[in-house]
Amino acid sequence: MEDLDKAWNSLNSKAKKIADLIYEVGKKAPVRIITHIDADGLCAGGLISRALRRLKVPFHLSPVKFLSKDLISEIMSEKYGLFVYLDLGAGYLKEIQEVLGSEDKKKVLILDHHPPVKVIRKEPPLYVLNPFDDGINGSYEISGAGVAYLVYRHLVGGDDESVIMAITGALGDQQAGDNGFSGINSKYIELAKKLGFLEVKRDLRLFGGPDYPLVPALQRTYDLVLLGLFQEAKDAVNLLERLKIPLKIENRPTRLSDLTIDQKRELFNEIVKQIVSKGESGLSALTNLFGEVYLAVSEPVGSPARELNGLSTLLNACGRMGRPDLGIALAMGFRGSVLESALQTLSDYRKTLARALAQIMEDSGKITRKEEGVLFLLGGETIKDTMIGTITSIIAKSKFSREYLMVIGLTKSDAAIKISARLTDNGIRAGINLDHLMRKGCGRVGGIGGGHKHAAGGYIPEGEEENFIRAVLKCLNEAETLE
Ligand SMILES: [Mn+2]
Repeated sequence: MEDLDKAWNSLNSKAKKIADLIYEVGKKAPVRIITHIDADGLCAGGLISRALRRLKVPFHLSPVKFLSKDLISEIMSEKYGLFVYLDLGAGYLKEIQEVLGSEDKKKVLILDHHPPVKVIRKEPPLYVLNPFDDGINGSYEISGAGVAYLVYRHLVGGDDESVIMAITGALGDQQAGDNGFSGINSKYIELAKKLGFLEVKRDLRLFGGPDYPLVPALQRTYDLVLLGLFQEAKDAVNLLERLKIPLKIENRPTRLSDLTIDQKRELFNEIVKQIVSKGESGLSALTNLFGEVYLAVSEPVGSPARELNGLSTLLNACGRMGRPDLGIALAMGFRGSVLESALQTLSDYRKTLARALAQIMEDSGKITRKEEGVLFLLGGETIKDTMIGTITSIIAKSKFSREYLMVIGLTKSDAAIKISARLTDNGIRAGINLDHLMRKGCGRVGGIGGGHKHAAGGYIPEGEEENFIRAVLKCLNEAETLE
């Protein structure tokens, strides 16, 4: 605890200096913000945007899918005095420093929770706020939104209900372990509870929380969406009717909190049955079905944004469907029509995902390419680059890929081809190392790749798809791809 307090104090004194700098520069000229497009990045972007809006500091924000050397050069050539990178940048400190060179009119802030690369100097004009520098593990003890909140609280001069977004970002990055949160994340939970903005309880983990209508809750719960369950409202209605749960109570749709303990148990068992029918792919959904729910008390009862796991599902869908603007607005605290559009975006996301999966399952060779040991998914223009990773994961865990070692998705991403690779259970048993395989496979055709043992990816130049496929198959026969 003592160590945690020490880290908290140290991070806060750095955050205060950074907040002062943002205000000082922002009083005179607009601030440039770059953030990641995932749920955590959108929370981080929303937090800083909210603070700047309140301080009447003009800013220009762009959510991006990833950072690259080219993108950094492009951004840094813009005519701004202060650049703020959120939820990304820690891996590019060198490149940013290089581009910055001896420039004395531009300042850069990197507010990130990813492991930082070593740099020669981390001082003006490059300012870094990174939990790893203070002994906090950014992989699970604080999110990008959590780092942004450190600066937020100094910009606005205290804590407020926005602390909820720091927790939502951590949920988006799946930082909660079996025993809940740790590190700075648990500090935010305590703070939010103490200030009366948060309630944590154990319950069925359905979208929207206990006070949200059951039918859309079943349809919008992320793990169930990924399994293709409750795609139509009638699927959820049928389930409730079978369990003799009335669809309406007192003229309003039935909520989870209306159910008796027995009804809840029956509902839980029925959902479990449906998940189990999906085979191994349902494993994580099964473990996620019951546990901590995080309720934003200041959100109206019945609001879809009241439960924070669900809020991060909404943000994730906005990012992946090309509507990060909605995600930022939600994270800033806007509701009403913004929330309506975000819900519509989530339902579009669900449909897009279902359509892509159906296309793959029914495909006769246009999208799928079955080689010995590898199932390739050729997304071309049909599968979005923001969805190929999710789709590759789902297929790798499904019966559809049972006879393969791995699934590798390829899809167009701007002027390049994005690669997403996942091992199947067979591949894991065979001891294949996808990090090595992608590093080599992408590298041999002029691209760049890598990642983890069981999940990796990369980018290759457009037109190199066939060469890449051949390179992967060849590498597979080389010994180093084994662990
Ligand atoms: Mn993050």
